[in-house]
Amino acid sequence: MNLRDTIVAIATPIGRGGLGVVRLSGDRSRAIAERILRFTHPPRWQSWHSEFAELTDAQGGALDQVIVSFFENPRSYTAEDVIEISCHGAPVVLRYCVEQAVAHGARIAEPGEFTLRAYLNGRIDLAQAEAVRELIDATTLYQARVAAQQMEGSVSRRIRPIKEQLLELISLLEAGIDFADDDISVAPAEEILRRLNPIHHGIGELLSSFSAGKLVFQGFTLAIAGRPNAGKSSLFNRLLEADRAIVTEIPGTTRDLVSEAVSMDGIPVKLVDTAGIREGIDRIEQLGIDRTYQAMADADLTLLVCDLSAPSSDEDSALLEKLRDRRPLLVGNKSDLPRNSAPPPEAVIVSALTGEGIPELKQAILKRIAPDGIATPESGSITSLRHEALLRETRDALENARKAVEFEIPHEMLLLDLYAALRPIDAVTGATTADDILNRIFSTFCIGK
Ligand SMILES: Nc1nc2c(ncn2[C@@H]2O[C@H](COP(=O)(O)OP(=O)(O)OP(=O)(O)O)[C@@H](O)[C@H]2O)c(=O)[nH]1
Ligand SMILES: [Mg+2]
Repeated sequence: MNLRDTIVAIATPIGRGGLGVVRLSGDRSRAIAERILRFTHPPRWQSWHSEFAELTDAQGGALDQVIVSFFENPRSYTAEDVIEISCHGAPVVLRYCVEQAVAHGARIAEPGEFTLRAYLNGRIDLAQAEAVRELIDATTLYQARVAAQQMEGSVSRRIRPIKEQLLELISLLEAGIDFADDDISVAPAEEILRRLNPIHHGIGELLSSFSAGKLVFQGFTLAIAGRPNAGKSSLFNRLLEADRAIVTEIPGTTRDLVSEAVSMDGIPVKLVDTAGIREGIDRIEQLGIDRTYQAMADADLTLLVCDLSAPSSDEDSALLEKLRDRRPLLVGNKSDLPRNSAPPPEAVIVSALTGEGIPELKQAILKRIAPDGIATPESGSITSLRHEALLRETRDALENARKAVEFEIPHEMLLLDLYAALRPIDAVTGATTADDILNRIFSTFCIGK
């Protein structure tokens, strides 16, 4: 991949639309735009301004009227000269525009190459570049907000002071080794540990932010289980705010798993409605119940629903006993009807019919899933598996370093551990990232980003 080439790609999604944008980046962007477009008067190429032009076919006939925006380096997405040609969103026209740019010297961009260039040109660091992808992939506004903060560098800002402290410790020890001949011990063990602790603590905090961060992006799975007719499907529909699962007064209505995605306080949730659990029924229902158990095993949390309007049965308590290990969240349903059984004290009382208690139920669900609260966009939680794996490496290396100090292992060896702790930190922000890792990250982008 030659990074001095001027690159071109369609930046908008494939398909028809009101507008479609062709993006050029590199030294030759302006020259190429002038070759492939017909301007009414010679373009002034004022940065951050737009001009009107026509895209023409080989005979000079107008194909489309376009708006050409120019972003002069370094104040552009890639920190190179960037031109965005807004055409009408006809796929054939966009493709023709790209072909013309290629005919006049541009190269088709590799996936993620625009963002890669922004990174290589030092406009953003690696964690910020990855946040671009998370923003584009966001399925809830909350995810988008977290990603937007990361794009502005919220993770990098948290990592920077930790890295500084580590570098300081390393330089202190490097200096200590230089002085070793003079018998001056620059860094006694207590001093090293005193400096090591906050670094270790900082990495630990970042790592523990992952469970909250991961939740925002990957969400969780919620299974709704209970005895037949408890109102599971009604509750499912209520949480979904849509009439999705079949509800009847006949016990055993739901036979198969029904699942749908919803957003709960911005967290993506996969809701799974299941067949009511009971004994001795037909083969189809039994197969459905097998799936109920499978769904509970796969879920991050199970709601165990019981019908408060029905007299409490041994079957309910047997089921509760059976599921105790899974720590289900107990839900007493049909609170709008006269009560015929006492709910367990920890149960959340709702009516799937009227919606009473549903907000409280949502809060209880989130409390169980994220006891420490959900990552706020500002907190700079780490959300990427890659970052988590790297920071784990750092933590392991720091733990080795601490042991090395405790066992009074020579500083040369301790330094090896500290460098081993530094390397993954650098790989998060991309200070010293090998090409193959870069290629792996940026190839997961789509073309034109
Ligand atoms: N009054 C009242 N009726 C409810 C409530 N929730 C469910 N029902 C009724 O209870 C009956 C069973 O509801 P479903 O949602 O189908 O129950 P289910 O647990 O999915 O039942 P199965 O699929 O058979 O296991 C239906 O007639 C619902 O209208 C509620 O909160 N209040
Ligand atoms: Mg049902």
